[in-house]
Amino acid sequence: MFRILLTLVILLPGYLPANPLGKPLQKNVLFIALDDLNDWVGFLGGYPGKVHTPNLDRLATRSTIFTNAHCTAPVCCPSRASVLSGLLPTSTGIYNNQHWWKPNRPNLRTIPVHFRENGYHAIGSGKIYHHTAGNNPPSEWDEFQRNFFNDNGWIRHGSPLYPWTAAKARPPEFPYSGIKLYSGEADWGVLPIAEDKYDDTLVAEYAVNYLSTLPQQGAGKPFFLACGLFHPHLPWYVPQNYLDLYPLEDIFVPEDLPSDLEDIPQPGRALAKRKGGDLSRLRKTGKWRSAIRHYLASISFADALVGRILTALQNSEANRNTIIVLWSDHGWHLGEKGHWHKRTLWEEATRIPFLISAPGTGKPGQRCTEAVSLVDLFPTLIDLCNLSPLENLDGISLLPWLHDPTKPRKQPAITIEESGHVAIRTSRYRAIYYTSGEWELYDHQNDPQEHTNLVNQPASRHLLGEIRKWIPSSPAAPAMSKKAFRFDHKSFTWTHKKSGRVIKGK
Ligand SMILES: [Ca+2]
Repeated sequence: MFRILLTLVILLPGYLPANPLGKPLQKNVLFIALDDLNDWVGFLGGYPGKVHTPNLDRLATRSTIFTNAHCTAPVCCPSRASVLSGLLPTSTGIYNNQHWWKPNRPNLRTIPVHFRENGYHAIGSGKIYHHTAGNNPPSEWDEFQRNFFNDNGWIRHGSPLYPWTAAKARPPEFPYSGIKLYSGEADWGVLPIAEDKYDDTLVAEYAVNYLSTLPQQGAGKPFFLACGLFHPHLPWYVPQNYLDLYPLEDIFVPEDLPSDLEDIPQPGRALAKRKGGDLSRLRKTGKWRSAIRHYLASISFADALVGRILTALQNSEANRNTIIVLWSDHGWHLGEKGHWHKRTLWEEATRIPFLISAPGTGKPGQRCTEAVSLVDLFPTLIDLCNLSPLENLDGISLLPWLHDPTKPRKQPAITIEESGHVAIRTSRYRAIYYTSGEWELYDHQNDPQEHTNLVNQPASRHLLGEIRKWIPSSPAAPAMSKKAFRFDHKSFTWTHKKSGRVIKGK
């Protein structure tokens, strides 16, 4: 009888026995991060023309699509630290890219570590945390992809074939785009190397290899496999075939509305003007359209790499028993509001693609339009994988919305800009509170482009009274800048210069 039951259990998809006590095997997790990808994907329709993301769209058909999902910070390091810790920047003090999380908050409980402590094997490749060296402690993982270039831990730009590498971080010229912008990073073009030599391809292949060699991997434990692609972050280096998807003459350039900033308070205009010189230089040199084309091609390149990973999963024995999560750390402006970059609090910078595919949970392809946040990801994974609960996380589990995506949600999505300004996105409105005390308010039902600031309309007063309750009341003091620490690549330790305190990352 026992043998028959055991056979039945083995045959049921998604319920493979893990141990002699008959406890069902926990679900694996494939955790895919994309970088600087705004809502220009097929399943969100943010770009007015055709964007080629067949693989992301394929994943969306088997997922819950959170169409109103937002980052907690519109720049890499704090956004990623927030996702991985389940805490808002106002709880950790990690507000900007100079705030290395590990030496500042060595005891933060992170997603990969929590999975490991709950019996998982954690594997990482590419950019999961921010990619500068001080943010990627090997101690987070059971296995991770080594730098291709040296053994200094886990740094992107490892390929010596790149003009912009760990070894020579800022090239003296901009050989591909032919235009000098704010940094050597702001370059784009086709590299004279094969697609398989691009470093994001190597990152994706690491995950593909892991999935293709199951079940030998991971000592029989369920896996938490994280793969972070750098595209479409700058530099927008892409193989030619992705550029060919986007004829230059078909590229849409964002509406140029100089009056769009007139009803925005001064601190908001200052955000829009960050890297403002770049947009005017792009306009003057006639390279704006071409730059947008390379962003689109970078999205399609990332999409193709996600496709390789999904195919490897589908061909593996883990396919039916694996949760897939896909997210981007924040969005990007390509000229909207006169802005060419990230680090603002408008829809272009905060809205992100966010998919959760959990076998047996919810209807494949369903859409949730409630405002949700990337800070909800950690508690959601705890629920989906039955991990031990954690106190004091800032997000809430999305499991109820996987079961019923129409369920109204009280909590808005909160985004914190590094100087303390706050955006609050509800299912219908976006409010932005500046530390000067000034506000913006947009009604997405009538104004999805956020052109008309409603703050001075009589009806807005009551609404803002409700919304302002969500502004974090006692924000953490900013963490110490990376300059406060000496980082040693070899031992992967940080030494606090003043006190001599040593923090180990290995
Ligand atoms: Ca980013």
